[in-house]
Parts: sequence; C-alpha cells; structure tokens
Amino acid sequence: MKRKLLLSGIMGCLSLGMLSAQEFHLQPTPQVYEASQDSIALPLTYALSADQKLEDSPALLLLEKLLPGKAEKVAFRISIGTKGDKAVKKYARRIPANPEGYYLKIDKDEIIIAGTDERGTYYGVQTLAQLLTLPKLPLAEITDYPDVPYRGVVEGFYGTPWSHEARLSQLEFYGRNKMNVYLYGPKDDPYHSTPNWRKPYPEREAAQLKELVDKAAENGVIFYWAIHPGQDIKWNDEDRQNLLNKFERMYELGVRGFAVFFDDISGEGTKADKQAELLNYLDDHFVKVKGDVEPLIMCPTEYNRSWSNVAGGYLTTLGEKLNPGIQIMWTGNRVIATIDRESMDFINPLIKRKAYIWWNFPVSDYVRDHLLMGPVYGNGLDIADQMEGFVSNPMEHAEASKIALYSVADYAWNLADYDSDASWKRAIRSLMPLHASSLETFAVHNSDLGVNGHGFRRDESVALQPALQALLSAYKENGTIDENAFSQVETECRKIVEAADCLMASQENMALITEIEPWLMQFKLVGQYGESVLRMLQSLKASDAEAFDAAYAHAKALQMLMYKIDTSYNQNPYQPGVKSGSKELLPTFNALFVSAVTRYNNKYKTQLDTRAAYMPYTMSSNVPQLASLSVSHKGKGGSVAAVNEVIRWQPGGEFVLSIDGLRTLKSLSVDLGIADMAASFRLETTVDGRNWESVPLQPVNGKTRFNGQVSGRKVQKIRLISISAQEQQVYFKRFMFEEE
Ligand code: LOG
Repeated sequence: MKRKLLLSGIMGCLSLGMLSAQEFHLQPTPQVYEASQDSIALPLTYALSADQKLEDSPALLLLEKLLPGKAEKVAFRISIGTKGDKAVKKYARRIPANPEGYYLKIDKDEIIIAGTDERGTYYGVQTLAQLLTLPKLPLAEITDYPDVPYRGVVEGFYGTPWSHEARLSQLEFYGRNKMNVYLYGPKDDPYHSTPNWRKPYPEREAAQLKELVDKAAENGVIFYWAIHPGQDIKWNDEDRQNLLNKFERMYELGVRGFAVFFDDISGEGTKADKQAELLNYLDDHFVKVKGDVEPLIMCPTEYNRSWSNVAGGYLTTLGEKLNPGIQIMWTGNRVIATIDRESMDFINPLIKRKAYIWWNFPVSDYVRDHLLMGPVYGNGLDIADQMEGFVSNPMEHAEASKIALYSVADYAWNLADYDSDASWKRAIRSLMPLHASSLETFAVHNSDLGVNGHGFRRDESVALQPALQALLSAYKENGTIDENAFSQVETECRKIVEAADCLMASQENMALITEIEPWLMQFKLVGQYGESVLRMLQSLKASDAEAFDAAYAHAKALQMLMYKIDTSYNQNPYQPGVKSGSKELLPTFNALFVSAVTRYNNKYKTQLDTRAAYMPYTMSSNVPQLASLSVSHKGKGGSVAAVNEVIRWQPGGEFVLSIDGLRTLKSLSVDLGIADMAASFRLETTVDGRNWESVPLQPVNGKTRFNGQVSGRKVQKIRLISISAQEQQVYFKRFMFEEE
C-alpha cells in the first residue's frame, strides 16, 4: 500500500514522455510536410547510397549515428546526397532551389534525403532524426528550406559568460533546431572587448574555443568570433594590425566567421567612416585573401532606431561606404523591441542592404532578478524577405534560454506558419518531456521583466488574469468573495507549489534546474503565500478570528522568507535578487492581503500591520534613459538598477532618489564610468526637497567609482545633476546607498 502511494505520488509530477503521431510536430515547422496514414517499421538495417564526397560530412555522420545498421544486400535503401550527386540524381527536380533546403521522402522500401547543399542535406537528416522518435516511420514527403538565411544566437550579453559545457550543449541544440549561426561575443570576456582584445587568448581558453569551433562544424553551425574594440581603439596602423593579428590567431584555432561590434561605446571609436574603413580593410585583406571565411558582420554604434540620428549621417555613411558583402546588425526600433515590417522599412534603405537582426530577447542582463521563460511573440510574420539574419541574444542562463531559442529557430525557419503559443509548449516539452506540465506552470508565471529602463514588458500569468482581477476587485470593493475566481486561484496556487517541488526534486534536466533553482524556491513561496492569503479571506468571511490569525501569521512569515530569498540568492551588483510571479500573482496577493488585514482591523479593532511589501525608496529622472529604472531595497539601504549602454545625459538633467521620510545616511557610492565625474556632475542631498547641499566625492582606488562623504548626514532626497553645458555620454554603473 505504502509503496503504491509513493509511486502514484511520483507519477503526479510526470507527464507522458512519448508523443502520439497526432501530437507529433516537426521542429522547426517545415514548409511542406505531407504524411500518409501508412507507416513502416524503423529500418534497423539498410543499404546506403551516397557519393564518395559525402564521407565524413556532418550529414552522413549523423545518419550513421542514428541508424547504425548499414549493411550490404539489404532490400531497404537509404539514398542521401546533395544536388548533382549520383545517389539522388533521380530526385534532382524535387530538391528546393533555396539554400539549405532539402527533399526527404520516406517510402515503403526506401528513404531519400536530397539537399540543396551540404547543410540542406544535414537538415534532412535532422528531420529524419525527429521522425525516428516515433514508434513507426510514417510514409512522408517533405520539401523544406529556411526563410531567413542566417538563424541563431549571439552570445552578446553582459554578465557571466556561458560555461564551456553550456556552449557545447547549445551547439548541439542549434544543429537539432536547424540554426546555422553562433556568434561568440560575451561582453564580459576580456579578450573579446576592452581591455584585452589586442591580446591572444591564454592556452586553456584557446583550446576550449577550438573545441567549440569543431563542435559547431559537426552540428552545421557557423562559429563566428566577434571582437569589441571600440572603447579604446586608435584609428592607426598599429591597432589595425593588432586586430588583424587577433583575427589571424582565431583563424588558427579554426574560426571561419568574424564580426566586429561597436555597440555601447563612446568617443573616438564611434566614427562611422573610420569603422567602415577598418571593416573594408579586414574584408579586403583578410576575408577575401583567405577565401574560406564567411561574410563579415558588424554591429553599429547606432544599432537601433531610437538612438539613430539620421541627419548626423552615421548609418548613411555605413550604408554607402561598407563593402556590400558586409552584414550590418540591428536591434529594431529600440534596444529591446519586437521587429516588424515598419522597423525593416526604416533601416534597410539607410544601410543599403538587408539588416541582420540582433534580437534582444530573452537577454536579461538589464533585469537580472527575473527569468524570461515566456513565449516568443510580437515579431512580424511577413518580413521573411527583409532580413539577412535573425539571431537572438539570450540570458546568461544557457539552458533556460532554450525555451525562447527553440521558438526563435521555429520563427526564423518558417515565419508564415509560426504559432508562438504552440511553439512555446513544444519548447517546454523538448526541454523536460517528463515534467513538461510542471515546467509550463513555472514558465507561465515567470515571463515578464518587471519595471526596466528599456520599457520592454511581456505577458505573464495570462490564463489566470481574469480570475485574479475578478477576485481582487470584488473583495476590495465590498469584501465579497467571487467563489468561482477564488477556486481558480486556489487551484493554481496548489499547482504552483506542486510544480515547484516536482521540478526541484527532478533529475531530468539538472543543468536547467540548477540555473533556475532560486526562482523555483521563490515560486513555491509565492504559491504558498497565495494560499495563506486566500485562507485569510475565507476565515474573515466566516468570522473565524483564530483561523485568520494563523493564516495571517503564515502569510507574514512567507513575506519574510520571500524577502530572504530575494536578498540571499543571485546577488549580482546590477539587479540583485530573485523575482517570481512579479507581474500578476504577487501584486494581486499583496493587494488582497492589505485589503483583508484592513477589514480585519476595522472589524476587530486591532492594529495588525497592513503592509505587504515595504518599499521606502522611489526614483525619478528627466534623463530619458534613466526615467524608469527599478530600485531595490536591501537591509538598510538600496540600489538602483545599473544600465549597460551609454547614457546621453543632457545639461541640467538630474536623477533623484527619494526616501519616504527623513533618514540618516551611512554611505553612498556612484559610478558613471568616468574618472572626472566632478567636472560635469554634482551629487547633492536635501532634507526639505528645496535646498540642496553638495556631497564631497572621494574616488575609490583611482577608478571611476566615487564614494560620497555622507556619513551622519540627514537626507530625504539624493540627486545627481549634470552641471555641464554639453550633453555628457556616461555609463550608469552604480548608485548604491546605506542608511545608518
Ligand atoms: C548590448 C548587448 C546587451 C543588450 C541588452 C546590443 C547591440 N548591445 O544596451 O550587449 O546584452 O543591449 O542589455 C545592449 O544590444 N546594450
């Protein structure tokens, strides 16, 4: 009996792993897929027809790995090859003309895989690999090719670069999902950017990069190595040679794709004509000379519409001067934006070529306390012929990023047939087939970014929203409980707690669980908190003060535990903490909590603390890029979310941090990424909001960080104001303070 119970308990966590033929869906969604009801047994032995030149190709290696039963004199035949090969000659007319396309046919006694080119043939085998997961092979005919020539990932975020193991796993994932590009450009790799871009990689890193290059090739992925030299490049022969030398070193490691990024820099490096001159030089003296190197890619300094000054001529200069074969990256109307026809219509004529989209999703380096696990939606389905490439910049959590990357692969392969929700569900299933339903529950409630400087938000808790709203509005209005909404929310809270536990206990995808564990812990608490708040509502309605007290005490304890997780895990200096269910669940539970406690206090003439989340700090700014940063509260102090890109700070522009009462400061530190901060900025405090008193600045180890000498000073607001007559281009790396 006991044993049986235990088993069924575990089964509750598990989804059915095996898909039926009806549920089966090829990924990415093929252009044309015709399958009949008939099927054949998996060909355990077969005769192979392939031209000699296919030997050792990724396509053939993969085929032989999938189906090791190659034999002589077997009736079942597999013919594989690229256009022009003898083995597939009969099917030449069926092969799509599009690059990387393939024709795949499964017949009673043979399988044909015929690619437009080598990568197309490889993709044909990848499709066969997916069909081989079915119990029987359906008789089918597939004509398939990608819509967008270059599809993949740019590891281009700030923060801890992916581990070597994570990258190896990514490259296999790209191959399986028919993505052909991986652009290596983590901002915090010192050999990619300032200060060490001129130096060769140390031995160990070099060996690992070589391993990645090989892994990429095995999986049909072009490994691009990017350099980010703009912050300190000198436009002279010496630095040009430095760059060439570095490329040469990378070429020796096997790299055959190169990119130069000029994003997020200020000063001399931002000049369009100099950038174009350098890129053309590399094109003429490196790429064209080598002969086996992919087209160069560059990321411009004005890489999105909101930052581009068309009259200033930056983009026009690139468009006119850059060799036509050089690709230009673009993030859309803003740094973080979905891409549509209108965004493409703006950029393509300016740069005189099709933009190569650098899509800043699911990157979370400006909202590091959140996980972006939701569907990929919002990009135009009608822009297939407007872009040269579509690559996604992911989260520093490599495995968790695969949910979005799966759908990016699906989207860029076949835009017209892209269905964001269906794709997202399949992505989840592909990551944890046995725990798909738990992972989906987690992803549903962990998709928004919270308030952020870029103003980019995502839907969250979509299906539960009506119930949350109905419950809250009725309760706030007159203390009544909408029973239907109540029970929906109650059921979901139980699901949340169960999902969190099942995932934390699972062994199915340890890499993923390790990355998201702090968020799972927080998620469980959110579910439990919801349950306690619901019990508060119920017991108050039943006039059961004792039950209310117990539920209230538990809710309070859970608030404290959530705070503890938020201030103990993921303590990066930028956006520290762990937020879960922060868009719909928590705000609703908090509002219900406040309303219930207020009603209770009125009814029983008590003075229970009504505060759900105490936030003493708020910020405001008339510098547009700073206007909506999030502030976090930790212990006796706080910090403002740091910004990655260059801030254009207008004369007189100010940043103000307000406290909800008069407090005594202990420390204050600011970093604008410039050593001579005092020349252009003043740090000030006030006790009355009118009279400002300046704070002396103390440099910390000659770096760009300054401590304000504030110890013992009473303040109500702190501000940082530009006293310069010119616009200042600075970074906003740190704004942190402590109270006494
Ligand atoms: C950076 C990128 C960063 C992303 C999101 C580009 C071209 N550059 O604001 O490294 O991961 O935005 O924060 C960027 O997007 N700067």
